[in-house]
Amino acid sequence: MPDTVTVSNRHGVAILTLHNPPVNGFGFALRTGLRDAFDETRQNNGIQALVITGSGKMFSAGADIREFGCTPPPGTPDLPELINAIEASEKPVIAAIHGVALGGALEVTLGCHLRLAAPNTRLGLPEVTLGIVPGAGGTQRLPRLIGVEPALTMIVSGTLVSAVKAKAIGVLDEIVEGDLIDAAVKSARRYVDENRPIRRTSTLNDRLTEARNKPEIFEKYRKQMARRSRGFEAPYACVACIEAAVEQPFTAGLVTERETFLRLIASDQSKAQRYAFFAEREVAKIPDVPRDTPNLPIKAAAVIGCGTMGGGIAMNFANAGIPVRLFEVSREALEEGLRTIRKHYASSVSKGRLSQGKMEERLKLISTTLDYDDLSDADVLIEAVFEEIKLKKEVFKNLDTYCKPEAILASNTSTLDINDIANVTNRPGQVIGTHFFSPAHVMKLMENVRGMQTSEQTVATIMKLSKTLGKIGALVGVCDGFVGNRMLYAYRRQADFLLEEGTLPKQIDTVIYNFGMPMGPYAMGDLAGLDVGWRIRQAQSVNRPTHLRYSTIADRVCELGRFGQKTDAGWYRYEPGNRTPIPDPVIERLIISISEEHGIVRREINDQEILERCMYPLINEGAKILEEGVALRPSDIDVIWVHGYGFPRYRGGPMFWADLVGVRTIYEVMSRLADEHDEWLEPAPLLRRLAKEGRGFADL
Ligand code: HSC
Ligand code: NAD
Repeated sequence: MPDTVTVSNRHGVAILTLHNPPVNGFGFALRTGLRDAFDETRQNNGIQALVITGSGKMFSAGADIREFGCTPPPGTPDLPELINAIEASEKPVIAAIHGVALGGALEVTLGCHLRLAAPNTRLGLPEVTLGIVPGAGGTQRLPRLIGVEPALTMIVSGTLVSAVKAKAIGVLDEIVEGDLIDAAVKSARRYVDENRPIRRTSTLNDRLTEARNKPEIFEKYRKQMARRSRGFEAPYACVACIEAAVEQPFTAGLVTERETFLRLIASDQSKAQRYAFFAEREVAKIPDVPRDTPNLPIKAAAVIGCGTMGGGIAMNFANAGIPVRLFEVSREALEEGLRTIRKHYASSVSKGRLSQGKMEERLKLISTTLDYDDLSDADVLIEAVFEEIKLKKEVFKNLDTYCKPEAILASNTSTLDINDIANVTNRPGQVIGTHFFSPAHVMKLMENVRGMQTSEQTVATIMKLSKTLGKIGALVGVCDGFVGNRMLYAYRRQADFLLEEGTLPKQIDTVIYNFGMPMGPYAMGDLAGLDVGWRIRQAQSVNRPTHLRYSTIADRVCELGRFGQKTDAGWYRYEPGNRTPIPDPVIERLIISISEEHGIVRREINDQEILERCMYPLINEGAKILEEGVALRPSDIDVIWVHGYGFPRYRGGPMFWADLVGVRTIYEVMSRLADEHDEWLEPAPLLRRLAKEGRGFADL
């Protein structure tokens, strides 16, 4: 067993230091190490008190998530029993926390009798984000320590709180500015020398009594969280466990918590959310671009074109403290862009998410220009002009001329070939796609598109930049629509055919919404605007293969001048000033007449068929993308869908969900669809192979 806990003695106080890099995860080895060190020091008469602390960057990130779902399950001691033993100790136990104490680690500190932390510390119970409840007493001890309402907020949201906030709400007893261990030892000595009574969290009852007199707390909270938690099981289970803390004695509450934890850990939702956690870390690893690949430091940036996307992209730089210059074709366009940026910031201020001071600081980092000469100090330039290849090439030629030689030139194109763009420059190795998602200051995803000549340093720099901007960067290859939009097209195409065959937009949108997506395809289309896609389809119409099925429904809606919410009418109609989609008989008549024109006899289509027809072709496209090497891993595709399109995290992503459904089932449905419809739906060879071998995407 490696030495996971070291013990030293200072003035009769034992310092137990956790060592389990990289995050001091409480796996079997660390739990055993802590139990042994704890037993040894408790029995040592020369020791009067204990301090538990972490080595390296943090106290600990909690339980080792990799152990969850292992067979056989990891052995004892488990964390709850270890924490119960710590809390029961007759010798005072002090937690000295730095970096982070998360999940099981925070629960360890709740079992300690005093909690001290360094100023930069963050604390939290993020279990809910993994589809589980805190399982080592957190749902029972935290409400006893800080009260039911603050505990609900911390546990159900899973967000981390700063040391200052933690001290204010009573999680921490003290923030230590100087040497943390010194302070913890002094506190321990005071505890002993002054013969203070030991304060055990499980015995605190005042806060629970307060809550017993306000039984409406829980119902109110459930209503408040309904929108945010739609479809998720764990947030509601967290509330139920905290309710148990109020209603049951401590030990019975622990049993309820344990049963809930064990039920959820075995659920598909938790498996999906744990998978998503690791997928988000995996996506940053590029096999041929090692972690130590030199990066270009990004000290200044520029954004070319300050429309819908450019403004949001610029905000990301300012939010990260990087000065950014906006380049436009006219003073008016710059002013319009800046007005929108100010409006977004002001909205955050009014919601209390940003202070006025921070807003001003960020605005100061954004400067403007109409002159290419002013772009020479930027380390990275992101082009977000109209989606026209001729224009983009012209812009890149200019950037190549005016920007410093080492600068990286990136394009936010959503459909154009990065290689074509790179080839007009003398630095194709420094050209890359950075495909932000709309609204760019909100959506977490960046599809970073690697061209044929993009260098390793450019890839490494942009992947790091994604992290600096608080985004998740997924590296993809060049193809039409890249990963996300290419798969989206497969799903949208089927949805329109379903309309021709017998459904209406509302039914499809409801099925997709109930599956867990934020919106169905038609409500989404109306929100995004229908005219852009229409123009692209018109431009592509000359090359459209005539032997493949094509639905004209979307074009016909646009021909009526219905471009979505912006014209108060699209697939739905809208009352002025209201974004609620209202089914419109005009559209219903249009759809029925198109079915008649094609000689299609409309039929009842059930919800299951809608789900399969929309989602399976999307997964099939994902399989083609994997085979072509456009995405590195199935889990990268899932990250793209969770963070770019709001695919429900509790389903892991389309490729993870495909494994749950069964690749064979999807293969069989796709084979049938290809027979019934057209070759476009032919199962991808990879899907066929996996189905025949009885394997899933996770086995790749
Ligand atoms: C929990 O604690 C449940 C409890 O209630 C106990 C229940 C017991 C019940 C028993 C009943 C029978 N485990 O993120 P990074 C890896 S649930 C394993 O890149 P950063 C990570 O995969 C846990 N591995 O670093 C990566 O590995 P790679 C609740 C973990 O500096 C490496 O560490 N805790 C891990 O950007 C570096 O991670 C959480 O949910 C873990 N717990 O961020 C915290 N944590 O190099 C999850 C990390 O191979 N962790 N790894 O790719 C985090 O939020 C972040 O990792 C940190 C560090 C903020 C800690
Ligand atoms: P937009 O029409 O809102 O903005 C384009 C801006 O570029 C305008 O302000 C225009 O004045 C400016 N511009 C035009 N020519 C210029 C030039 N030569 N130099 C400097 N500025 C110039 O367009 P948008 O929706 O922001 O899209 C921009 C890019 O982002 C496109 O490539 C688009 O495909 C891509 N994209 C858009 C979305 C989206 O949802 N809108 C999502 C992802 C990617």
